Amino acid sequence: MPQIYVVGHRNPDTDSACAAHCYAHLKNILSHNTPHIPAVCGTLNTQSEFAFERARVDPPRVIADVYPRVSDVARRDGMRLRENDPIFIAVKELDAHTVSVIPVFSEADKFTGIIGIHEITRYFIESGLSERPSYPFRVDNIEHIIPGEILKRGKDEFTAPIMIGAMNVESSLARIDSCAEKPVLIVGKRPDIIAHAIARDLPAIILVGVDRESAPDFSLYKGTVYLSRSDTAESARLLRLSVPVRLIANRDPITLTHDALFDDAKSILLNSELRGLPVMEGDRFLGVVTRRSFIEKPRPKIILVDHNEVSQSVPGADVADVREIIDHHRLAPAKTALPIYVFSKPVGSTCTIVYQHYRMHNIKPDIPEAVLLLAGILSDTLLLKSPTTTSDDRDAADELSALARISLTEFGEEMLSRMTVLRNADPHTVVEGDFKCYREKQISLGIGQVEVMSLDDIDEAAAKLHACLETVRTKLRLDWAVLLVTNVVDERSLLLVTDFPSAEKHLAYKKISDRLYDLPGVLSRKKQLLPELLRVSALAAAADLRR
Ligand SMILES: [Mn+2]
Repeated sequence: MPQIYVVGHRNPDTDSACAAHCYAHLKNILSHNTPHIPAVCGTLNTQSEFAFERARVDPPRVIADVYPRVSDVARRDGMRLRENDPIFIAVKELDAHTVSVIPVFSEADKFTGIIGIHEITRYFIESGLSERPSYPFRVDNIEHIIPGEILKRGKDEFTAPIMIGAMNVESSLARIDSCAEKPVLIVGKRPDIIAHAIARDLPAIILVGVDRESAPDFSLYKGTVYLSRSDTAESARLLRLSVPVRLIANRDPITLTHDALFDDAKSILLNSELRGLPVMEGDRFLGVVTRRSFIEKPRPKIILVDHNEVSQSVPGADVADVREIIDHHRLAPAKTALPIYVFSKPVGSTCTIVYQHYRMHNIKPDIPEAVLLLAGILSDTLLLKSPTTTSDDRDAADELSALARISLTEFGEEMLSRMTVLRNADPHTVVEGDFKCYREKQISLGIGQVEVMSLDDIDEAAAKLHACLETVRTKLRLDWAVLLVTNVVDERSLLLVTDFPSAEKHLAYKKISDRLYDLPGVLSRKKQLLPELLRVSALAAAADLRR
């Protein structure tokens, strides 16, 4: 399906997440043909989460990248077979070269396997080797595949070898009797052999060259009698092709998951002997890919909001088809092959520009979008106080607060309160708001984390935070208490620690001042900080033992 992602920059802030949602919303009102999907590449900060909660709107989808997936090229419209369909249909389709692999479904519409040239070939080779192979037959399929008509209908399904009653009577009777399994008999107007078949209760008799009027009496016979209009050889050939595909379908094929990368899926298929593979979403069948599906690599379509540089964009943006740019940053976009729509204006927030697009198109934002646009503006302009604020932002904020029916100042303050400003914040809330304890060897340690708008005011706050950390350490009887102060947008953290020299001296981080460290690139307590703290705690514990 042609879809366009409207995506903000990496480490999404409130402006980029709200702009992505609201611009996609507008595009979906303006064009009904192409779904525009709002997306962010990264987890939302607490402030953005609050904005979406307040607007009662699902936050944009989190995407890791926009590299093409196998689902982008899977054929969903291809031929499908039911398990009980005759092999004949599969052979015909494969011969017509319209497909190289056909999915097979149960009567309950559950995907059960595939059938391709491999399976057909093996069917004829293997049934050629076996002495007298038995096949599962369905009367419905026989009726469908062999020209003719049913004279009498027996059991719907049966398993039997095929036998032709063409020899002299004695040999034919002997052969019928010598079969391990009762055969389906193809025979002309030969009363002795037919009488024997009835007496032996064979599952089916295919009569060739016999019409309804001249057919013998089958009143005592319980099996199926079929009047074939084909000759003996042709009836035998078609009978074998009437066997249900479930006999030969590959029930355990290699499958591709729908979100497998295009390049990975391509190499899996090209490195296999296979001509096609099914694509699954969980246990749901999505479609089929063949070698032809991979001739041209699709380019996902994206609209960039709140950024324009590829290095700040979602991974894969460099090879994607960028359709539009809506932004308020310096311009350094990648070259495009075709002309695109770019709207860039040095205002305080991308949400201001998105709102101006609603106005350009004479569309009044609904309350949820008004809330989100306002949130983006207030967040990026720090309540319209930042020096980047323009009259465009002020006008937009006024109009949006009226549309959203909320007080600009109250909402703005609530927004900002979601992002801690170290200088103003209560140190106990900062340290204990999100505090977790761990134990390694004999060392107990506690780690708090706080997400802040800026790290610039750490000097003003450090003394209070250190004092508070020490209080918490004593209260919880910990060996060591630390606080990770993180700025998501700058991708940087600072680490404040209580006095614990035997562990601290092993820390791999750069010391800024007493009990304060710089951790560029560290955002995760669990994945990045904790392993390092456990490592140095173990060293401290070992040193303690030696003493
Ligand atoms: Mn912005």
